[in-house]
Amino acid sequence: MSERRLADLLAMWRIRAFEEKVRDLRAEGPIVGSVHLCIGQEAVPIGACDVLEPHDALFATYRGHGWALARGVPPQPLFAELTGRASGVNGGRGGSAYFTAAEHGFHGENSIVGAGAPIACGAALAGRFDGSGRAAVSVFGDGAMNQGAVHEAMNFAAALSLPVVFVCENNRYSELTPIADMVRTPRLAGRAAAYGMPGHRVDGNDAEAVRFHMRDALEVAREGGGPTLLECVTERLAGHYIGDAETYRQPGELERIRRREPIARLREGLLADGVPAADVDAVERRARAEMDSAAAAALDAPFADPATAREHLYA
Ligand SMILES: Cc1ncc(C[n+]2csc(CCOP(=O)(O)OP(=O)(O)O)c2C)c(N)n1
Ligand SMILES: [Mg+2]
Repeated sequence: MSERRLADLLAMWRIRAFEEKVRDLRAEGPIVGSVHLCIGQEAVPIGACDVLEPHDALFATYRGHGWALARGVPPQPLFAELTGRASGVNGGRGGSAYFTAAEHGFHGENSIVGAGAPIACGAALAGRFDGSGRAAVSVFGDGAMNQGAVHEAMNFAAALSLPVVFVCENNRYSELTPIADMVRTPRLAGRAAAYGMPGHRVDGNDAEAVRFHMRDALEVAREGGGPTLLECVTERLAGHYIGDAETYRQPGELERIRRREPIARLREGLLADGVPAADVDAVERRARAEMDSAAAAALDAPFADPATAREHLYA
């Protein structure tokens, strides 16, 4: 049991160390443009991706670095992508908010809020026709729950009993707006009933809880039972984007979030179970060392050649 949880801790530390490195590289110059970190939300991708099959198709948002890592995309070509290198997963064309890595079942980020949900339905439907048995996962935020495309996708998936799991990362903010200003009831999982599908509110700061519900939802999906909505309640420790002044935070809010964020929580749980502190803390050092060397190797590689700028363009 401790082994499973230590593995979760390492996987979450890899995401956090990656994101902290990205934050440094954005401040120092090698990364440019808009960057959205998932610091604090690591337990959701780690729990969810653990039970996916390689051929399942996942669709993320601009806050997608952690999902890509959890699907097995190696950090070096990801750093290379974010720093505009030819060795990036998309040759440096996608950048932080638009990369894709289909060979890892990561079918792209999407910066149009809610736009991934109908595409996930298409992937699930295609799986029915090509007999692959693939399930599709659509990841989006609490704000996206109010987008028309997400409602249409949920209804479509339910009506056709498509194997889709809708994973809503409810981090209680849409950009700078708190959820209480957006909807009358913050319990988003309840909306699933309107489409005739199961909906569960999950502790999104607990990878094991996410894994449990995801495994169930996938089983239902693969047996022809149709889609499920998982509302994973979590919180982001960073701003909406790098540079966000976070003036909307309440006094004491970040301290409260830090007390229950997934990495600190799992660390405390492992220590309480008697796992030696040296073993627990070695995990952080290992993840940071991996990300430092992956980033250094990425920065050593050549930039994408401007002469190739028109390749992979379809108009
Ligand atoms: C269709 C559309 N409308 C508005 C925006 C601007 N926008 C970018 S992120 C965002 C907030 C989305 O919040 P949420 O879905 O909760 O995801 P989070 O950023 O919290 O992960 C908005 C409104 C957009 N990118 N696309
Ligand atoms: Mg949100």
